[in-house]
Amino acid sequence: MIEDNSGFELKCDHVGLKRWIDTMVRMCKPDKLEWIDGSEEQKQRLVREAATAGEVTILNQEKLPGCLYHRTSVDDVARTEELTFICTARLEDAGPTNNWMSPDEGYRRAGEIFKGSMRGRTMYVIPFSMGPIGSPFSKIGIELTDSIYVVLNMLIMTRVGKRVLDHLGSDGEFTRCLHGTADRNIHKRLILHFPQDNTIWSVGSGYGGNVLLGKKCLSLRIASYIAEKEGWMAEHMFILGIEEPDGRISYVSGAFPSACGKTNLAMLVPPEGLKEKGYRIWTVSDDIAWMRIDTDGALWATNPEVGIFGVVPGTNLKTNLNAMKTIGKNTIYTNTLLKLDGTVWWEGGDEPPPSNGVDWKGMPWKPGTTDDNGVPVFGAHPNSRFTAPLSQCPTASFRLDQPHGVQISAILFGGRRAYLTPLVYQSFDWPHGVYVGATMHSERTAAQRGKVGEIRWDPMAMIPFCGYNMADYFGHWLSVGRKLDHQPSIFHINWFRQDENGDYLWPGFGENLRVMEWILSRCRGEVEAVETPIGYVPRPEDIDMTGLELPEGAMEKLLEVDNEAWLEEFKVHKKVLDKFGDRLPEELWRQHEKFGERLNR
Ligand code: OXD
Ligand code: MN
Repeated sequence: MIEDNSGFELKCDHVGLKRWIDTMVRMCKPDKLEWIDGSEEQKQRLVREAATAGEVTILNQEKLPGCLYHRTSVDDVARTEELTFICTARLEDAGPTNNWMSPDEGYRRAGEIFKGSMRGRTMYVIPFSMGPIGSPFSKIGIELTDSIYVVLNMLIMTRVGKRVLDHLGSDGEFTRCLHGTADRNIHKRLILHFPQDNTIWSVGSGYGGNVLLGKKCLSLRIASYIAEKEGWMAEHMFILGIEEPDGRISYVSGAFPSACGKTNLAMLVPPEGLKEKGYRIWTVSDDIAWMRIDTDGALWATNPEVGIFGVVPGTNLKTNLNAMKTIGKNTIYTNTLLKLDGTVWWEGGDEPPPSNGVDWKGMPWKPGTTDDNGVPVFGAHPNSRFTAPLSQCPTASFRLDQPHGVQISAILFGGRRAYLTPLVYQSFDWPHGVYVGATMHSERTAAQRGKVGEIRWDPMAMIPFCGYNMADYFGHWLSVGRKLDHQPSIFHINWFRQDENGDYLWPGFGENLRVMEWILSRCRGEVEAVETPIGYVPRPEDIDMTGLELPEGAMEKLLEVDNEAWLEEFKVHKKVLDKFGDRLPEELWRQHEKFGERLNR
């Protein structure tokens, strides 16, 4: 094995781990190897090295202490789902919603790109834990990467370093994560998951969602596969605690597709009108929830991450005050506009556009800049991101490190629909809730490549993230429900319904607490609701509107269930469920039939 040049004595007596690193070194041929020990000293040295190499820019340290800036390649700005594969021995185990490649072909094709790709570079070894070290929830990964940007992001997003290795011991199980930037060529980019080998290979990309392998790759794709085997759940969900004046905190988790407001909801600021009720919000997770049934028969959840990888454009003091308070220090900004004073700017922020700057592509930019076709050029990419420690968020939960997590009272599914889906409705029971999640549709956002705005079927917001056949995943949801003595209630929300002029009917953001309040009252059986074919919808008077005026008739429109339109949607449900053939659990067809009967009644 080649020598570690870090100067940090990281003793590793895990033979399997050393052998694997050795094999990867022989394939990628880095000049040097460096173990990441999680120390501040090492991090500072890596920042200096990355700055010298031009991999990051150190931002204005007076205005943005500890902050860095990075640009990805122009064609590497979002998750590339078409290049993301589940490599199981049999195609049917990946299922109809995943791209599939055989493990042999995956290792061969990616291996060709990895081969010798780290010559002249350093391979960093990052031992990381998803979840509190030693908690029954947690899983360990080792990421090998030739990117300091990845190292610096992983240091924010996960628990990294020597303490993880110590916990791994000499024979602990870990996910083998290999990342190489190679030449960042989209034609030589592959994001491969080998669930049966507990292995991830990602090559040719530098975009967070493709390369911070603890996040989507391990915590969702690989973890969902492991979770099904071990009887727990790995979900694309935020976790939010709502504290009432009597000190009682209820926790809610929720799955919305990427860039549909999970981060905003997870750290919402109570609206003025509800302030005197004394609510306090606790953020446990903004993106991922690992959930398991505890000995009390209830569902408990934890956030495997410790950082936030959030969308920047549109973030401002009004839309997300707590995010703004989180990202003022120790934050990595990726693909925003870089101002001449060494700070950053983005569309939909608080500041007016600067008169000059450098855009996310590295080109000079000023307000009104257009491309060759006269189309306005964004200063910041619509999917530009911040990476920040969750602990810096004013609402960060005091239970982030609790080994057994928090108890979940309600689960939300949600999306972005200009029409059809009401502001909120409650499913009749757990199996109906699973049907609601399995058939949910939402408009496409900038977080994935493709046409923004198009309606996309995204069951449980997991379509890009489920590491196995989704028919089995739905079956797993049903089976968890059967095992729970205290099932959380399942709801569906839509903050994005519009009127006939295309104006949003609901103000969203902090005001969403009004809906959360109704949800919690329903969980406790404290409030009546209207039974409709899709589920229970609030009576307008049951949503506390103190301090919020909506235009005449808006609430009725927000809560309207249009039977005709749902009959059309019902046909779409059949189409998507049909994709699974015989593998779909019978129960979902039963739910589908019952839904049809209710609509036709
Ligand atoms: C994310 C995503 O970055 O879902 O969280 O794309
Ligand atoms: Mn996400």
